[in-house]
Amino acid sequence: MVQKNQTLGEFIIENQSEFAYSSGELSRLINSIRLAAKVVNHEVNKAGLVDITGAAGETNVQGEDQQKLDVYANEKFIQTLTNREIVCGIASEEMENFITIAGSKNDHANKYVVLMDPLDGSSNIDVNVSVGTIFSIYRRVTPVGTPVQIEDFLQPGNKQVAAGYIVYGTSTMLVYTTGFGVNGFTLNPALGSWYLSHPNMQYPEKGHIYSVNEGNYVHFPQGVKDYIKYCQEEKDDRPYTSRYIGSLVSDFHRNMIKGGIYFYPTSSKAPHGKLRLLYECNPMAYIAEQAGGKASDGFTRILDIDPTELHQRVPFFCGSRDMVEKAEEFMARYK
Ligand code: P6P
Repeated sequence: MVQKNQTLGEFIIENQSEFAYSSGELSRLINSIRLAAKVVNHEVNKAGLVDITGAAGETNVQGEDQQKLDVYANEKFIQTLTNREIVCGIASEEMENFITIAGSKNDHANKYVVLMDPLDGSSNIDVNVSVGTIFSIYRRVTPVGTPVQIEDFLQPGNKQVAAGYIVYGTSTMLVYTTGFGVNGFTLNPALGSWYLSHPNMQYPEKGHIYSVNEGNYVHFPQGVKDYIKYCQEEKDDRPYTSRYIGSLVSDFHRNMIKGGIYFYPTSSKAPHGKLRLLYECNPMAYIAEQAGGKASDGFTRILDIDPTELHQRVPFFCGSRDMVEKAEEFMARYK
């Protein structure tokens, strides 16, 4: 039962039985994430005031300047997910390898692993454009009480038990699914409470927005070029509107509400695409499908891709089902 303006706490209690394998751990896990999100939101909102946005002088595994806020967000989420007897391991865009969390005496604890991009779009921080956190949750596959292994993280997206994102935008929202639809909660910063502002989020029937970095047009495969020209053609309900913020969470969120497609294809500059399968594409694909949308690499359902590496990249087409299927039609012509 969904009542608008419920608090997140009330919603979790009311829908407790929906959580797969629920004995309260997944609820506590979502609660930990909402706490970290509030703390990170506070820092993101004042980033312009504090010299926290300067690069930390190091680079992350992707070779990108590691902004201090990236490091801060990574640490905050790890802190709140630790010592709660829920999570046995965490993988993050900001860390080359996964970390394990010492289990408690209670053999039935620490069943879950979390994969996250703690601050996606962080290059936008210095120009005051919204950024986001993306998270993906699985049950471990190795026996509870034994050391966590890489196979606990290299699971296909169709095994996720929960996925979500926080968008630090004009308002701060937590949007997540546990496999029973997608619900969006807006933070009231004055009260520190999250309110159910967007119950049961669903893509509109038709989408009319396309989100892609057209600066890469000359480097795209022909199928992508043809699809972009299709979006721009004056025919039927086209031309579509082009909107590209450069922050996946923000583009995804707008497209889910208004109807649209986000795509980051392969190019001669990014032969495997740019986005990471495990902590960007899989969680966003799970949410998209739960909201009636679709997500593929142009050919294969994202959630069915068997991961081989923690930070592997895949091409990503995600959003309104009709738009993703049309893009796949153009891609199939050159398969
Ligand atoms: P480009 C941010 O770095 C990110 O991972 C996504 O949030 C965003 O959509 C994309 O990369 C932007 O990449 O190459 O278009 O600047």
